[in-house]
Amino acid sequence: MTFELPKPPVDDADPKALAAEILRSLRYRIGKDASVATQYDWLDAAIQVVRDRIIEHWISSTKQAYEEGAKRVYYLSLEFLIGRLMRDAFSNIGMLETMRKALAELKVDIDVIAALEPDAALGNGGLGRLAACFMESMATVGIPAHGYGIRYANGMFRQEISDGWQVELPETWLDHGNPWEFERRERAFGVGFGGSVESVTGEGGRLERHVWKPTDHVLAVAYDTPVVGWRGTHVNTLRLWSGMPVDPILLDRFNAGDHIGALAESNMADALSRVLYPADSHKAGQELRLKQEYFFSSASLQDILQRHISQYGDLSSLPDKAAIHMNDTHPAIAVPELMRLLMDVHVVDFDAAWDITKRTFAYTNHTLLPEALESWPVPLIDRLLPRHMQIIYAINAEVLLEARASHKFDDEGIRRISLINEDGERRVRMGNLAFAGSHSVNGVSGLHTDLMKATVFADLHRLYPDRINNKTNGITPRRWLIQCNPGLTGLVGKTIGEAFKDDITRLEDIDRFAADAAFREKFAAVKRQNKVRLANLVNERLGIKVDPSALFDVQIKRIHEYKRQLLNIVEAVALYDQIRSRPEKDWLPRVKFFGGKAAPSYHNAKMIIKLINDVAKVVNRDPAVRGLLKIVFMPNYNVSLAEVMIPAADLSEQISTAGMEASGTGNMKFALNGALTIGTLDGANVEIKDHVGAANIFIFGLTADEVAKRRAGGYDPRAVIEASPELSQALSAISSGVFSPDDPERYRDLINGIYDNDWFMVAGDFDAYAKAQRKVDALWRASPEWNAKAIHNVARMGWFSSDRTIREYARDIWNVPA
Ligand code: 26V
Repeated sequence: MTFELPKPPVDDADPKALAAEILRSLRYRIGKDASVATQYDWLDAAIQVVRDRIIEHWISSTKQAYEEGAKRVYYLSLEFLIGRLMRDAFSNIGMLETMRKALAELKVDIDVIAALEPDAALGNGGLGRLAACFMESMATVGIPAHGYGIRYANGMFRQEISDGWQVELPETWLDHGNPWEFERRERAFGVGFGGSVESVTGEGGRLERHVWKPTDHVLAVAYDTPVVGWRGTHVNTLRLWSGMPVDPILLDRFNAGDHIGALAESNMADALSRVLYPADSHKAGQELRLKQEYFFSSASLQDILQRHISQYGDLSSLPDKAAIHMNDTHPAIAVPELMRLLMDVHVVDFDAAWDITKRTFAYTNHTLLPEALESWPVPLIDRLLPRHMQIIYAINAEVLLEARASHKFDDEGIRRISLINEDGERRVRMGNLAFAGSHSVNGVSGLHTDLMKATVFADLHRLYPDRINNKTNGITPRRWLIQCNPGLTGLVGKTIGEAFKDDITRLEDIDRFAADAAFREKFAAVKRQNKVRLANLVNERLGIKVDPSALFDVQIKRIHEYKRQLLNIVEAVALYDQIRSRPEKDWLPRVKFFGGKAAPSYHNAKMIIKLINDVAKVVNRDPAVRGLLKIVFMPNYNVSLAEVMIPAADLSEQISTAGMEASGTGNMKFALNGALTIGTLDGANVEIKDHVGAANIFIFGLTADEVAKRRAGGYDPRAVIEASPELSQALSAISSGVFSPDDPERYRDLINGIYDNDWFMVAGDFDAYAKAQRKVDALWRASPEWNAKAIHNVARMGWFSSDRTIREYARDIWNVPA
């Protein structure tokens, strides 16, 4: 018997009918009527109404993939930095404007309730946000895909600035419930830790297989969130695992008087999905982090295998029906876990299991920083995951056999290829493990991929020369243009028609309007509106008044020495010095915005935040500056703040030490929104320059090759500093306590790092950077030219859509239609 279910009842274009539906949702799902509804209730009710439509598409997308026997993509990531979902979902399904009107009928302001939605910060930075953009693009281009991760109860910490210092506070994004997620209690998998490995012998004492007997057990429970693509037709699933104890309390222990021990499993389960590690470069190192990695990898693989077997019966076809992608090495333990499941549970022999594994997995590398390359001590893996350690040894034996047979390596080469680093404490190199277990290993920009081949993976690349490939990152234009910049979206639509919304490369049609004075005026008016919005926010939050006609210069990203917020603030100090000493010059009004979080254990990054705030305090109050330079550190930078700051930027700071930023994706968001970039030839900046044209970007500084040469020897930062009076003065002002009279020694060590070593080439690039900034000033004065260049940037950034990136993954790595 089949039932015809009632579909969501009304015409989506009719605000009155939708308003009635919102009221019904409020009444029957939340149990309130309008007279007692809070703003949170309205938010919930509105989301539920749109969610119903999404669910229709979700179920049909899932069914269709099943019926077609389509190959599915599984994106394993410890981070999904999705931010707020309401506006995105409403906009993608084409209901944003009707919902605005429907809510207005009910005297509810959609912008007010939108601001109440918590920003789901289940990620640190670029890597996590990329995963979120990819999920949206996979839905948009219609690839059946599941994202797998952890449902952290506390995502990224909330940053407060107290007396200029970063303070970390827990963020509880689930406090008001989460209307987007569906708990799937029935979708729960056991995950074990510890214990020992037993051998099962068959006839004649022959070893048949190994059985791991863990001592500790937890359950991973699925929470599903629908991911809506553009136009809402295809909907995928983000499945996040939450830890649950197998038994809420171990009663036998409790009854024996061990009241604490009785809660051990419950506490472990809770800890697994409690916090996101708030470091994106520093060693996490802790046991809990490895447990999190295994917890979500194991649950995801069990889920994938169960789905595959129920549809296809056996696992030999897994590589044809499933592409499992590892977002960095964080899920690399999935490689030995799949091997274990195949060999020990599904009784596949090693060679066949290894073949299935390599054909199923692919791996993306997101950083070359040595301190961010994961490795785990052998004794730790041996204790937590003894069977996996055995399998890693077996894989290593296989890889080293192939390496020796190739005759390409001497003993040193073999040691570098080994999955085990034998220098000092023995550690498993997770990058080598992920590389060995994958048929594809990709970098995230052209330069980064070249450097991967030349540095960290040089030997593995020699052994497997077809494996490394490039997939330059992208960003979803739905969130990062259509949704966050309605002014520019509207102007573009009126000028060239709406087709660019379905094919973002059509933005090119706006290119010729750079020569049209009337269009440039309208473009500038949109930018100004966005700047006014930011100026109001700054005034509201910080009580700082900034002038929207000043140049808005923005650097927002994680605080890290290689990203060189220090170069930016040192240049600001030099500029401050010049404004004071030559007040008669017609200085250009500029506001320097900073935003970003420091890893809690990263001392120098925290000192840089304090320095920015110390400099701001002096500069912003100095009457001699006459408001010509303002410095603003925006606390708690997150996705939602990015959505306000990026459309308001005139100048985008992308100034990492060349060779160190794998790609950058903020750089793309700014250029798409009409900011000009000041940047080094690093990461995707190189490709941005190629696309927007060298005349429309401010490139400065040492290249990656030049940085490497200097580091190799003969670079003398002291000589460079002495040769630059502006730099010398700025550094000695900071170092001698001009900005920290309460503690004159505060920045001694930070600045000495530049004199003594200057690993990040702050001194090495200072003059080139300052010179580029004066070119920025000159162009800003010639405003029609500035606007023309900004329009060229918007027009030529379509290639950086994550739809393009995803289509490349689909074609070259996953072998799925897109
Ligand atoms: C490493 C670690 C080390 C252990 C502690 C926790 C933790 C968390 C994350 C990471 C890896 C971070 C790598 C990363 O975020 N890379 C960024 O990836 C972006 C997307 O590809 C890219 O645009 C940025 O340039 C790159 O820095």
